[in-house]
Amino acid sequence: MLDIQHSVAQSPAHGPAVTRRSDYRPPAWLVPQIALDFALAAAATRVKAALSVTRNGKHADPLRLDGAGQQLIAVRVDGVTIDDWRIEGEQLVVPLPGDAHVVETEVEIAPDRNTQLMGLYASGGNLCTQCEAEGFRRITFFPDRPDVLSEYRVRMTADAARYPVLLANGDPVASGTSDDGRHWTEWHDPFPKPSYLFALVAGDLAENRGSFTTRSGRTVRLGIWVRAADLLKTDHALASLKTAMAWDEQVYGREYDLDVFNIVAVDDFNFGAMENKGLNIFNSRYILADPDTATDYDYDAIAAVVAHEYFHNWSGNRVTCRDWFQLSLKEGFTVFRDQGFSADQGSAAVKRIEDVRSLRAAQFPEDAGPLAHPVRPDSYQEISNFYTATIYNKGAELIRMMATMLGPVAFRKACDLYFDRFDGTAATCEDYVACMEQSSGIDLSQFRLWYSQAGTPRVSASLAVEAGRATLHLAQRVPPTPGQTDKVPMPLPLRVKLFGAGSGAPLIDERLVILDTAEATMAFDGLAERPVLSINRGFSAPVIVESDRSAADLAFLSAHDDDPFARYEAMQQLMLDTLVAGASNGTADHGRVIDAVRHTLDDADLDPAFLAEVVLLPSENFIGDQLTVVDPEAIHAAREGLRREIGHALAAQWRQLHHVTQQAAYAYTPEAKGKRRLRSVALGYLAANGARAIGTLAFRQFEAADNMTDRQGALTILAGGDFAEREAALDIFYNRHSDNPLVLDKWFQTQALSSRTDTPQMVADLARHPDFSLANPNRVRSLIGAFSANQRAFHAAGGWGYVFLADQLIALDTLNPQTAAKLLPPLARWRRFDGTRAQAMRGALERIVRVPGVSKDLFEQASKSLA
Ligand code: B3K
Ligand code: ZN
Repeated sequence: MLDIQHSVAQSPAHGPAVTRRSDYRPPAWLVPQIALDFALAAAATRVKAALSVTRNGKHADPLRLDGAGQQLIAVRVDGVTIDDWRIEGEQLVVPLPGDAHVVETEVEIAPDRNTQLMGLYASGGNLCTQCEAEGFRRITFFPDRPDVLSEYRVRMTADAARYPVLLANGDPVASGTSDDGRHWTEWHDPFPKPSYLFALVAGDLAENRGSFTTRSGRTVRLGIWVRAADLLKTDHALASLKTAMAWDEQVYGREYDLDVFNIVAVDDFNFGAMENKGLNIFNSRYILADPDTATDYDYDAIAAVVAHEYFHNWSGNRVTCRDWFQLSLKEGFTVFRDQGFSADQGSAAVKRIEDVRSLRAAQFPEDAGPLAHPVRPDSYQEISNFYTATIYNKGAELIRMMATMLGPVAFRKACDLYFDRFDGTAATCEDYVACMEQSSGIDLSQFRLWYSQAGTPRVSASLAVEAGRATLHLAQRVPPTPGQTDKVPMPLPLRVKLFGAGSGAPLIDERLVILDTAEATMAFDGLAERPVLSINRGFSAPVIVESDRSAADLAFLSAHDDDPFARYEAMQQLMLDTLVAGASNGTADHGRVIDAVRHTLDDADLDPAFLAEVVLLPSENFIGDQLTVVDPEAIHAAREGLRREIGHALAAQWRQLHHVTQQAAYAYTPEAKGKRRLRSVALGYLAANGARAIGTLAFRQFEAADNMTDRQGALTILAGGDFAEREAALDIFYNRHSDNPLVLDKWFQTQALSSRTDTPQMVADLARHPDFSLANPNRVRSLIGAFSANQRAFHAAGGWGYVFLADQLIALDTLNPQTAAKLLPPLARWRRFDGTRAQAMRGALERIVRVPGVSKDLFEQASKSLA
């Protein structure tokens, strides 16, 4: 018996191995079929695997199977035990004489000691798996790469009382019981799939069962599996799944292909959810919801994630990725698909605003810092570190740009071609672009640069006006990023329109300008009045626009533009310019912003959800991203100063809005959600105005709320200020929800996000709270992740935040390297801060890099951040 529990490829001290895209070679051996037999138990699970392998092409290479964290018990070839196998690093090497063999292995693994939550692990007394990207090798020996597709047969045996439910991919084919209190089930998945899509679950679970009839008449059995006590919180997820299945048929012509579709919710999960074929496994926060415990934001996120994972059945599972450098092939496309789905469920304008806000919050800083990488990276040390906002969100923007350039009909036709041509195979980003190109006839050769060049392009736009003619001058610059110093211009699809400054009426029809050179000039003639430029409407290209538009013109657009996103954008720019001036100079003229907000509030035609987005100030982090040197205190003071004045000058309107948005009874409709959103925004402005009586008003909202949105909205305001009701509200919230881990996460997060000066001290106390644990990723994210996103608190003078984060990451790394590495990026911003802060942040990174035995996950993030 060979224990390779601790074998690692190379210690980080020597630099972990780098995997390069250019080194891709097709697999030497294919595995058309695999049969797995699990004898399940939390402490020791036996896994027998029988791989039918075939030699791929003419070569004399042995079979190489990836494996980690397992005890290897036996290896057989064609039924005969062999001993000429060897272990090289994390691979089992088996010499094979012929072109086709059956290779069997038997291993033992320990799910209850698996704190990484990769492979087979225990969560809440149940057993579940996570294999993407490289978790399958922690279950059995296999060529653990996405271009090896196999047909899976799975048999599971487990204690019937402890694990009454046994699920795997595909369709169930047989089951039975044995005399020793154990039972078994067999599953078969007819669709060949890569190992990262393998899944099984064994547990004591209750099912919310539904069904969906596909457009060709197939009835699919749907199941959402949770702890029995949570069953009542699964209706929204089930309804979302059915809506998503119908939407994918209508919009993309994609139909589901198995007889069952199961979703299981688990509390311990490294990210949001996983699209395993026919058996999605979810972080419970993206399944469980009722009005008392989940906010509107949670409800929307559940619908979006359920849809996203379901959509992967085609964009990811039926057509998968050739190698992990192609990750955005499935993730960028699927994010684009889920964004379209969510846009169709409510306000498309608000959805676009939310998507752009998260792109700017997560992807722009990534693209501007030491961890920047192309949408199709060239190399990695640890693939888990590349599940990034660039791969997902910028990747979605690339698909969106192609869809914009092709138009909806040609785009759909090109998607059909892609699915037809690559169904059942492992494809590349290039394959996708080639389908877009061949199907539409549009030349995308230059567009391919978007996949290879990192960095957010900057576009300068200026409009010169002279006697009825306007000349638009555009210039683009793609900034240098690590390993890419010289960039070439990319095609930027910019939706452009001009409005009359006097009449507010459009002067030209909207045009799609493709800026594909470093500079370009275009003229607009016959203009009857002075034009105001509206550019990058709908955020048609993921770029930073620098324009010479005056504050007056931005205010004008915020009131008159007929593209809702452009209205929002004009207001944001006006606010941002004011805040940057305030943070840099200590003072700024607030009049223009206040007038623009007043004007917006007076516009009776606007929907409350949109209104709530438009009047919101840019975040402190985003203001920081505009400055050469981030001064967290000056930014906080400038933003609070503007918030106070907007609160004060428009106090009557905010009070009125807070009052009229009150609703008799909870409903989850776009209209009711919009009102709740606006209500919390109004309360926020009233609180910013500084009146202590607002504490009473907020507390009343907190206590009277019949839903979590209103309750948490009020709690956030109370927790962020100096109100007499603050402690009471936090205690009531804790006591009321202490048995619900997802709501307790909100309790931790709300305090960690507070802008009070004592937040670091509170966070230190919360990290010692009995309910805090590094073993649960949701809890870690809600305290440590939230705190390090809180610019003022994390960067408070003295550098305590940096020491704290490094301490927590070093401790977490020994349990769960993947989640530790995900939380490192706030330290990577060190170059953007003053010398004292930068040095302290560097010190934290250097300490992490030097930890003996540091994981390659954390090492890669920290060492690249220092470079
Ligand atoms: N494909 C998974 C993410 C896996 C992350 C692995 N580190 C969920 C998703 O994007 O749909
Ligand atoms: Zn995905």
